Amino acid sequence: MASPTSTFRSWIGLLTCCVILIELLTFRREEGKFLFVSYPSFHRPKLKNIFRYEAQLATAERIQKLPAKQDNRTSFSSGTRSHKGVCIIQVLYWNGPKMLSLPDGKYYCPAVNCEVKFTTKASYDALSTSHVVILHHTGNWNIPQLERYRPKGQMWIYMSRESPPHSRHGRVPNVFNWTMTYRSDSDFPISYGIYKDYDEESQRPSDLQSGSKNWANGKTKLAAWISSNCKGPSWPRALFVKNLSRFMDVDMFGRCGNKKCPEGESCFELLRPYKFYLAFENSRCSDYITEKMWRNSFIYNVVPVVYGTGKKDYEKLAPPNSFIHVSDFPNISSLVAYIKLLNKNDSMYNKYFEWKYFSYIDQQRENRVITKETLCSITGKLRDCTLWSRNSHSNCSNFHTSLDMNKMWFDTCHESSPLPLPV
Ligand SMILES: *[C@@H]1O[C@H](CO)[C@@H](O)[C@H](O)[C@H]1NC(C)=O
Ligand SMILES: *[C@@H]1O[C@H](CO)[C@@H](O)[C@H](O)[C@H]1NC(C)=O
Ligand SMILES: *[C@@H]1O[C@H](CO)[C@@H](O)[C@H](O)[C@H]1NC(C)=O
Ligand SMILES: *[C@@H]1O[C@H](CO)[C@@H](O)[C@H](O)[C@H]1NC(C)=O
Ligand SMILES: *[C@@H]1O[C@H](CO)[C@@H](O)[C@H](O)[C@H]1NC(C)=O
Ligand SMILES: CC(=O)N[C@H]1CO[C@H](CO)[C@@H](O)[C@@H]1O
Repeated sequence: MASPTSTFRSWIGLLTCCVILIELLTFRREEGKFLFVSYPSFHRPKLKNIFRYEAQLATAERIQKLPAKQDNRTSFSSGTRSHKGVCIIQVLYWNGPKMLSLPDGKYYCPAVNCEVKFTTKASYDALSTSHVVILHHTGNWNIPQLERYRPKGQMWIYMSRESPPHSRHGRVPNVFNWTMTYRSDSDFPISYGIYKDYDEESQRPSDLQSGSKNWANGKTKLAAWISSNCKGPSWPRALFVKNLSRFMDVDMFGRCGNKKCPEGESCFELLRPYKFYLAFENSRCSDYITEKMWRNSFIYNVVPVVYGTGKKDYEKLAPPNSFIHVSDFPNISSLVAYIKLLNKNDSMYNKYFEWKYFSYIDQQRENRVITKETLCSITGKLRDCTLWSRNSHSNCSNFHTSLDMNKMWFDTCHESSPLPLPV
C-alpha cells in the first residue's frame, strides 16, 4: 500500500511533467520564449525587414527599372508616407560617443531606392532588428553579449579613427564584416582630410587668383611642434624633436614642450608665423595621417615635416609636393640643412604651396564622419554585396565572410621603432 508521502511524490512528479510538456509545446523559437519564461540565450532573432527586402530583390530588375525618385528631401518624418517598392534598412550606432551631428531619423537614398532608419539608441531590441550595426572603438560593448542578439545576416562595422594601438578593446575577434577607419582601403573610409580640386576658377580664393603669392611673407619663425602625448608614441618622438632642436629653432607647444597653447582653434592660429610644422604621428601605421598634417599644417599655411607611415602613403593621400618626409634624409644634419635652405630661399619654399592654386583641403571632423551619404553608401554596399547579387560582384571582397581584423587592422603598424635618423 502506498504511503501518503509517496502518493504526494507521484502527484508532484505528474504535475512537473505536465508543466514541462506545456512549456515545450508553447516554446516560441523566434522569440526564445516559453509560456512563462523567456530565455535570452535562445534569442536568435531574424531580420524581418531583410526578408521583405530579399523578396523584393528577387524581382531586382523590376526595382531597378523604377523611375528615379523625384524627392530630394534628406529625411522623412516617420510614418508620413508609405514607400511602395522601397527597401527599408535599419542602421544602429551602438553605444558610441555621442558626438555625431547626424540626428536619429529616417533618410532616403535615391540611388539605391532605400530608406535608412538610423538610430543611436542602443537597446537589445534595436540590436535584434538592425541590418547594420556600427561599433565605435570607444563604445561600451561586449562581443559575446552582442552576438547573442545578432540576427543572421546582420553586418557589423568596426569604427575607429585612432590607430590600432590607440583603439580601445584591443585585439577584437573576427566578428566584423566591414571597417570604417582612416585607411583608404576601408569599406567606409573616414580619413582626417582629403584634398579636392576646385571645380571652377571662380572658386579659387581671390588672393590666389594671380598664382604668384609669396607664402613666406609674414613668417618670422622657423618650426613649431604641438604635442600632449609625450610617452605614448610607438617611436621616440619627443626625443627626436629634442634632437632636432639642438640644430634648429623649434618651438614646442603643449604638455611635451615649454610653450602654452590656448584651448581650441586659437591654438592653431599661433602656427601661421611658422614656416614648418613637425607633423609627427604617434603611431606608424599604414595610411595613418592625422589632423597634424591636414589641419595644423595645410589649413594654417605651414609646410609639414612628416613622419609616421611611409612616404608612399603620404604621396598617395597628400597634395603633390606639399610635405617634407623625414625618411628622405640620411641624417639629422642633412634634414636640418634642407630646412634651413628653404628658409633662406623663398622660391624653393613656395614650391610647397603650388597645389594651393588648384586644390583645397576638406577637413573631415569626427562628428561629421557619419552623414547621410555614409548611410547611403552602407545601404549600397548592403545591396550590392550581401543580398542583391549573391554570387557576382568581384568588388565585394568581404562577401559572406568576416574580416581578418589582424590583416586589415592590427598588423598594419610598425611597433616600437627606433629614432628615425641618426645625428
Ligand atoms: C530639390 O528641392 C528644391 C527645393 O525644393 C527644388 O527647387 C528642386 O527642383 C529639387 N530638385 C529635384 C531634383 O527634385
Ligand atoms: C649626413 O649625410 C650627408 C649626406 O649624405 C653627409 O654628407 C654627412 O656627412 C652626414 N653627416 C653626418 C654627421 O653623418
Ligand atoms: C633659390 O633657389 C632657386 C632654385 O633652386 C635658385 O635658382 C635661386 O638662385 C635661389 N635663390 C637664392 C637667393 O639663393
Ligand atoms: C561594385 O561594382 C558594381 C558593378 O561593377 C558597381 O555598380 C558598384 O557601384 C560597385 N560597388 C562598390 C561599392 O564599389
Ligand atoms: C559577417 O560576419 C559574420 C561574423 O564573422 C559572419 O558569420 C557572416 O557570414 C558575415 N556576413 C556576411 C554577409 O559576410
Ligand atoms: C639632446 C638629445 O636629445 N640628444 C639625443 C639625440 O639622439 C641621440 C641618439 O641618436 C641621443 O643619444 C641623444 O641623447
